[in-house]
Amino acid sequence: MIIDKAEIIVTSPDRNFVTLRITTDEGHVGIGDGTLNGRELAVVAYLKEHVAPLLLGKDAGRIEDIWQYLYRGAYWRRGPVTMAAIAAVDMALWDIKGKAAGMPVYQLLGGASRSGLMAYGHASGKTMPEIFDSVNEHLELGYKSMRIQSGVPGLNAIYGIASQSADTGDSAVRYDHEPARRGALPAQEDWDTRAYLRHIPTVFEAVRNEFGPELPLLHDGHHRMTPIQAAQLGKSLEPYDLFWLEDCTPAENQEALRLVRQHTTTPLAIGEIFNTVWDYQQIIREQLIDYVRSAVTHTGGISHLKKVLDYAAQYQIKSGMHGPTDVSPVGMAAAMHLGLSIHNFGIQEYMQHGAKTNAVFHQTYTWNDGYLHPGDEPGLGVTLDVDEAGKYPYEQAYLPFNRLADGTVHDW
Ligand code: CS2
Ligand code: MG
Repeated sequence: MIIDKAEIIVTSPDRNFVTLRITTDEGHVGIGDGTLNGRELAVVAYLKEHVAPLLLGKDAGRIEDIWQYLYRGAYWRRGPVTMAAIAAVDMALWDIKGKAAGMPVYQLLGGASRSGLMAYGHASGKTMPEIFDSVNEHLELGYKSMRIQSGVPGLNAIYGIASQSADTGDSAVRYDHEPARRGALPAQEDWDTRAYLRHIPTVFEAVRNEFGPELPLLHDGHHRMTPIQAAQLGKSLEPYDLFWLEDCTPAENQEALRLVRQHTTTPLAIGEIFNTVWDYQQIIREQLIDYVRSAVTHTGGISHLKKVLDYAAQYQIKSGMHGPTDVSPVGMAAAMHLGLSIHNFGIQEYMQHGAKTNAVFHQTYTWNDGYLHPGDEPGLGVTLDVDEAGKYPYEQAYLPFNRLADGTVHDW
């Protein structure tokens, strides 16, 4: 099973996606997701110039060896671009391995540890009525757990509010299909942590009063608080029994979470912008988090994220894989195969892709009554329609950035 072709396919149906397609001399084709939101072309260049030529002539079955060759052989290690590129290769090789074996990838990883993967959706709104409507909309879609994001009085554009139309004023461009706004420059949003800290507890009190104590509720702090502010929010949300508070503080300084942990029992989820096990080493070993947030696409693929989660399992930490619309259906399928097989599965984020994306990426994974399943097609179970993909050329797009009232750039 010798690799004789490696192509990079960039397509932009509802948003930009980067897909690596590997073909072997026996005709097996595998695909992998290398999408890095707002920096897609960096991964394309890394794959095209520094990975694809090195794959030709290699045995596609030697997944671990190729992973180590691409990781250690580059000399320069880690980082989002490198690890997304390696992830795309890893996923494509697992896809090929499954097709050659006639088995879905989760079977190759040890078989199913559960019947399905509980997923959470993104309920949001600028106001409480909008939030209630969004929760009901997601309950009707079958979601059994819900992330709640809210507008903040006094702030205009803010992260995570689906009803917020894009800068173009086109309300049809829902935020959750296009978190990265198309255009040559990032959009500026504003932020005020104190206003946010005053408001969010009132949102969860209202949601609990409206929907009761059982519904698992999640919230994404999106990296914006200092550790003591994160501790304050975690403590103020304890009465509302969150499933998790995510990205409560930037975690490059992993020990910052010690302070948060000292003040609150609200479960913590970190890691969607991490890309290797080394980013997690301290926060897993010291049990400073409860959920590992990485997506397969951003963490070196199935092979490496499985290593991260096996390490996390020793500390009773579970998976909470990132699943926004900027993880392609290929990356989502890979997450489902991994999530179905590991013992320490926690929950899977699932922002459903748009119709144009689903026309490009034909999926066999299923969504049923709040649970996902990767399906039993050999490999990952996703095929890319190259002709359909060709209808949507890349369009430059950037994630927004924040400035505070005094103009200081702040984490978005
Ligand atoms: C968010 C993402 O889904 C999440 O938890 O943090 O929407 C994130 O903002 C985007 O994936 C960034 O590309
Ligand atoms: Mg997040």
